[in-house]
Amino acid sequence: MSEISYDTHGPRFAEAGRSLSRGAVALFGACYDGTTSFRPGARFGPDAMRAASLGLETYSPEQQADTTGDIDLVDLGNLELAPGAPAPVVDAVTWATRDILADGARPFLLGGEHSVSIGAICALAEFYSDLVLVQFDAHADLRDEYLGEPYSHACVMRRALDVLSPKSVWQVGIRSGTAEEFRELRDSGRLLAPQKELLEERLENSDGPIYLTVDLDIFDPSVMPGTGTPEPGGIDWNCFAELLSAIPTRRLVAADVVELAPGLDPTGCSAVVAAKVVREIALKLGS
Ligand SMILES: [Mn+2]
Repeated sequence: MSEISYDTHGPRFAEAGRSLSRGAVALFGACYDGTTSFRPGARFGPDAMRAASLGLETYSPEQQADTTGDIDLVDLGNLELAPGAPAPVVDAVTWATRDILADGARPFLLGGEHSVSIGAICALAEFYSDLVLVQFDAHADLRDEYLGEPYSHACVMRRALDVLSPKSVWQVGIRSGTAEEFRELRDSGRLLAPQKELLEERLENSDGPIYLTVDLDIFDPSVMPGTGTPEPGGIDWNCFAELLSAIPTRRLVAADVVELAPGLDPTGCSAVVAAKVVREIALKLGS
């Protein structure tokens, strides 16, 4: 059994509460970017999303719901993590996610680089045997190891496929990867263009609970320059909102938003986009 402790000195997302109860949406940060392959800085993502949230309304006109009245939003703070290798970080995220699930709440992880998602996905996969994973991302993340590291942010979906059926994984918006990764994506039918109708149709194939992992580099670099591995040809806000609306609210049980590197965008707009992504997902997760 690992010790789970949170640093609560930073800002809270949209002035959320700190105490967890059943049915709450439980935000928690994992400030880690140790395997980042190009431009580091995602460790500063969670607090930048929180700071940016204070400049946004808590009401979503798109969903006609408010994070301060319509859902129970809790921000547990940032997991205390040792810098260095990713495996202990992934473990810590697994323990924290199990803890939140055991309390009857809904885990919502803020990264950090994408490798932190592995821990949450593993905990959800052991909790729900019929879990469906939806990935919004520019990158396939299907390498078995990257530079000798199986828990690299380039290996997230391979690790997810270690614990999930390939038939319950959907990879949306992917536009970067190796020839081998794209062969697998196409042959498996898991690759979806970022279109609402396609995602809706695929999710109708099952009725399992859904985990949504959002790598912010799914957005075009003109919308989200503050990310470690930007990739041209991405989506805009309206496309994101449409994709999110394709996910049935009653089935969404957990989520993460990762790869905001706020220091790479001096305008601060990337953090605002990320905070709005978090608000919209939180409203869906808590409803
Ligand atoms: Mn990714």
